[in-house]
Amino acid sequence: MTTTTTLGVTGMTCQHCVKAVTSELSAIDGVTRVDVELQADGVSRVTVASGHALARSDVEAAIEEAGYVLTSWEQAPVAAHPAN
Ligand SMILES: [Cu+2]
Repeated sequence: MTTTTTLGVTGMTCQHCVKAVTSELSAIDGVTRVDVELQADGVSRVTVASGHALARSDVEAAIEEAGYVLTSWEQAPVAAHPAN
């Protein structure tokens, strides 16, 4: 089932940071899409779509690997919804 995980990440300041985080998260098994809403002076919102549920420890390790800090975590399975 498709799963959407919404993360809060601090320490990101520019498009270079966005690329670094996107690349690290994309390398996690099952991840199909990463969207980053950069908030240079605060908590950037990162949305990760994946084919199965992700382990928080894997995601946190990827964020830290890129040099940033995971501050919040919310994961929800996406119901199959023909309308959207
Ligand atoms: Cu940067």
